[in-house]
Amino acid sequence: MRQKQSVTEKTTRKDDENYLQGKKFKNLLIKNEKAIHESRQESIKSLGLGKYIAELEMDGYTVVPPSVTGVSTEEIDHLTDLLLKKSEELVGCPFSIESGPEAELDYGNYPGTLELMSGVKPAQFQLMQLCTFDRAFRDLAINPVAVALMEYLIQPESTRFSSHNCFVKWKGEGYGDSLGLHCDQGGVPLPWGRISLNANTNWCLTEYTMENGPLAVVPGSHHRNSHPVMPGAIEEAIPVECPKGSLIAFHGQLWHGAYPKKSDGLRITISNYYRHASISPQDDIPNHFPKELAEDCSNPDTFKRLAGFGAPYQSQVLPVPRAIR
Ligand SMILES: O=C(O)CCC(=O)C(=O)O
Ligand SMILES: [Fe+2]
Repeated sequence: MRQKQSVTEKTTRKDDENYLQGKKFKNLLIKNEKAIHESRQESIKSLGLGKYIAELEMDGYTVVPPSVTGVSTEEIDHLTDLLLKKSEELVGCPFSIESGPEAELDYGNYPGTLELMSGVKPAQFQLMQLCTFDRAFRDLAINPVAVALMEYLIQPESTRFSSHNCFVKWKGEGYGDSLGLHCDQGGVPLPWGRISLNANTNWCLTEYTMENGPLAVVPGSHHRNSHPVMPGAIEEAIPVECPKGSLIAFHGQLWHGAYPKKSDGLRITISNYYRHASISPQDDIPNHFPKELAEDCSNPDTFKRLAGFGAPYQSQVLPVPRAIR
């Protein structure tokens, strides 16, 4: 009897502790949400992003100049050199910004991705998994301005990397008459809401002019919560013209594509996609990215958080109760 009593006492005490701990936990969560909200407001203010956030809300995209992102011309040129070298390694001929590929390129019968919409021959290729190439790409992926804008669109604490790519584009038909208009969130089933489930940062390593085949956007189309409605969307599209080094950030529901490049040479763009934690990454970074590389960048904690390493449910992270004997 004595022993039984003591077990009951013990159990009751443990329940009380758990209850108290639960309450503490709940308070902590509320405090955390408040802290996250405040730190998000603080970073938007301290980085001077109010204007860009307003444009994201209204138009679904914004263009941020290098003076605000803090990415210097030397850094842009370094990224460009690395990408030109990688292109040469994979394609088999030298590349330069001024003249493009030194040899004629043959894609065989490859029909392209967005080029399929208009049935034109691809005049670009994509390099993938940039963050495995060099630290400079990892630093760019966690650029504080880019991350603040992505976290604004996707929600802080839920923002993750989706993939890190580069478009190398030369003179040609681009995506043809359709402009390849699409939403990056297109793989997510409808209905969509206000929160971006995917969002994108396009770093323009070369100048974006109409001649150079810039990004095409339909301003405000992210509010329509639908895939582009064709062919009307083509008429509504406008070019995003901006200087070399600019960052174009946009909502996953924005209707966008690109105009064909009419001039000689190359248009080079780094396209870093982010996603909500509930959405599958395009590149399985949480499982396949070499973890040691994440330590070699300007902010390893931010990189690892956005990479989505150590997600719960991949091991026994939550405690189990103990049997009382
Ligand atoms: O500039 C382009 O070719 C389009 C870019 C694009 O669709 C993207 O980055 O998601
Ligand atoms: Fe896209």
